[in-house]
Amino acid sequence: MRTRAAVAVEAGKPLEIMDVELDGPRAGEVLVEVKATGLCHTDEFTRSGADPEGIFPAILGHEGAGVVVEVGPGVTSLAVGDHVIPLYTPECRECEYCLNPKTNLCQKVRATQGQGLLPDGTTRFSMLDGTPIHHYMGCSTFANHTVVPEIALAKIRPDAPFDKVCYIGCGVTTGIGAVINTAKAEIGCRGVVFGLGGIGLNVIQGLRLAGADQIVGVDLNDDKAEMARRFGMTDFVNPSKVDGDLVAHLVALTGGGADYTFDATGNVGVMRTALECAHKGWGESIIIGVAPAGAEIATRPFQLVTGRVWKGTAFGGARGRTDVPRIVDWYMDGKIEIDPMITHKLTLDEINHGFDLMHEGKSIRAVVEF
Ligand code: NAD
Ligand code: AHE
Ligand code: ZN
Ligand code: ZN
Repeated sequence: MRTRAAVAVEAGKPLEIMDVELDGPRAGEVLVEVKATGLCHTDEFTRSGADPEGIFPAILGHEGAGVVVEVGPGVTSLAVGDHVIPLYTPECRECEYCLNPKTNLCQKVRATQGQGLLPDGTTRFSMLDGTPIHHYMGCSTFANHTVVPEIALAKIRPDAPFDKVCYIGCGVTTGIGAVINTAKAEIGCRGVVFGLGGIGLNVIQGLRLAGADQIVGVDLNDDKAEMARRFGMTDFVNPSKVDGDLVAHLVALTGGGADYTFDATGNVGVMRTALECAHKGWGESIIIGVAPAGAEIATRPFQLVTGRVWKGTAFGGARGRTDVPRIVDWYMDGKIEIDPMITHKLTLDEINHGFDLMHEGKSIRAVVEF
């Protein structure tokens, strides 16, 4: 079939909106009509050329929601008409990782996914001249239709609005999951969140849900503070306005250091600050941000010797087919908020403007509706 997509033709170039060819689903695959997709900073990271796994041409996008249009042979858990959210972290429920309760990192299709291919080692997308186009994070939601492995689709309730719950495909789940699944934050804890964008705001909302006593937000952009307060931030720090050492400032503000700190910037200098302002003896720092190719983290080992813990999280530690439908329920039941964070709605033709808004610090989430 033919469908319309935003194609990342070359690293660092704007996406090109074009008609593309899409082959139908093969065994274990599902054709999805994408109804809406968010723009996450990770899409921009790959578009820019900073992603060591970046492959071009590719159809980016990994924060979508849509409807099943066709199922391939052997697909049993989904049917035409089901509403779904694609999962860049699938859940096969049978690999060594899925069977280990300590991780959500299903590895069933990770090797081919990282090569921009479906599990059989081929791509379904091509340009009209036959040039193959790679998949991205197993999702490719910057296309009106996409083909996704069955194990990488969460079935969600049909009354949930696509233009809101698409955000659960990455940002909401990552931020809230980092608090609930990775940090396992307790009532009364103190947290510091670095980066008050689409992920950091959901960490803040997760800390509020967990019953944190203090939620400190840190961002270089003062304009991010208002929305963060709305989601539960109790204190705001702009590092460019702090006299002296930022770590010392944050340790003093949190009465000796935070129980949990989170990096949602992708900046390795910030990651160090986040670790070092965690409480001596027990503070845990969780890396969410994705750092560019070649970047490395550093700290004095003494920071760990004296009881701080450095952790990371992908997709908030969530097992998508199990957890995503529950998070959709939380949204529909009013337990979590999404709507105010979706600051911009765009058409596919306007998608590059969404990346401009991200760079200008003007959006939290821009959502493309098909
Ligand atoms: P975003 O652009 O919406 O937000 C980033 C925020 O960080 C902005 O508000 C910006 O002003 C702030 N910031 C930048 N540099 C800073 C600094 N030095 N100090 C303080 N604040 C600073 O991005 P996002 O969509 O929220 O994504 C955040 C990061 O999380 C990205 O690196 C993204 O790739 C990553 N991410 C990781 C996962 C995961 O599963 N681990 C999932 C989604 C996103
Ligand atoms: N390809 C990059 C790493 C990118 C990365 O860390 N991705 C996160 C999700 S970010 C969503 O916005 C993730 O899930 N990682 C686990 C995985 O298996 O990819 C690189 O540096 O090579
Ligand atoms: Zn993302
Ligand atoms: Zn698995």
